[in-house]
Amino acid sequence: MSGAILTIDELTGLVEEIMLKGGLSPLHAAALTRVIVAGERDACKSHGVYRVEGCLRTIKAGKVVPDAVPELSSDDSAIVRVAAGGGFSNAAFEAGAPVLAEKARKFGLAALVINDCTHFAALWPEIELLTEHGLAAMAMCPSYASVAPSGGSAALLGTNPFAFGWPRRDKNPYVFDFATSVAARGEIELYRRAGKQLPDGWAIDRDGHPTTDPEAALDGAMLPFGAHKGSAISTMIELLAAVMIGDLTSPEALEALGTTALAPAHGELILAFDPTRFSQGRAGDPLARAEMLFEAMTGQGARLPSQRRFAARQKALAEGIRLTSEEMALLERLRGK
Ligand code: NDP
Ligand code: PYC
Repeated sequence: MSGAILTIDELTGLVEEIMLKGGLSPLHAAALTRVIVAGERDACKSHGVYRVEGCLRTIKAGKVVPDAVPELSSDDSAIVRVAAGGGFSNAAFEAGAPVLAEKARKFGLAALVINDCTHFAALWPEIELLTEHGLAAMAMCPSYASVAPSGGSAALLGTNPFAFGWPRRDKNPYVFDFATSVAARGEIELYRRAGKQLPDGWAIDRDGHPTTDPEAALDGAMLPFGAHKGSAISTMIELLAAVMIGDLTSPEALEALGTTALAPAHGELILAFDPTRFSQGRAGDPLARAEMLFEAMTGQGARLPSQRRFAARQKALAEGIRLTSEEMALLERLRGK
């Protein structure tokens, strides 16, 4: 079968059909489809259509509740909580985000705690939903033990993604979103599928020796980005988005799941800030001052994070989403099941 160009609606229809057939409730099928299609639209392949099969495997293994109903609880504090009930995180986030935004406006800053969710997704769709409300935001979660701490020799930390967004007037927001490992585990899997060697410095094998073989890396451990610095940020995520919110750390999540072939279950922490509420008029409008900083950066030839993603989005909106023949075959196979 040859590759294909699909409209966003066509890809949405196809992925959603597969998700429903795989047993997800309409709520979850729609929420998962949105992030997977957004990943392909924005050329973020490590969290695009290749993730569909992993989601189905996780459902089939009984490791996620496919029809869980997220339960929101909110008191008069700045913290809103969603109990995901063992379901995927995406619908839980969508349930909590409007209240998080409302509380951030009211208090200046607020937190959304999601507990007991299965998480496989990129974080930038969540961040963008909050920057659309004019808020700055941070999101973070553990994953499962697959990264050695700096100076260590075996998997302990997760690939622990960390994302941040800052709203901009009449422009795409400033957003970064990255694994705190050198690369997302999904990236290693894509190297394995392509039969390519990893760059140096990404991983160690099960004996703690450096490796460029993706199989040995998946069997061993990935390395944190920036040595001790990435290792410390990853540890912070274990503390804030696992220990502090009463949910599983990455080693605990791996122990509960028993494998890295399925999507892990744990919690997530999202923080939102009203950027106009902190300076009390000192030094001028924060959003305008941020623009000066961005202009100084791009003026030197640096690019802003997400610039590549937004360019890919524009192209996909105009021309459709190009999938390889292997990706089309995967989706057709999953649809036929
Ligand atoms: P990348 O290294 O691909 O990108 C990280 C960020 O850096 C992006 O915002 C990217 O913007 C930006 N960036 C890249 N190159 C430059 C540059 N030259 N100048 C300025 N900015 C740049 O991300 P990762 O592979 O680390 O992570 C990919 C995804 O995996 C993330 O979305 C993350 O949430 C997800 N993930 C999810 C996990 C989970 O447990 N749910 C675990 C780990 C990762 P741009 O996109 O425009 O290139
Ligand atoms: O790409 O590292 C990753 C990942 C782990 C869980 C979901 N994505």
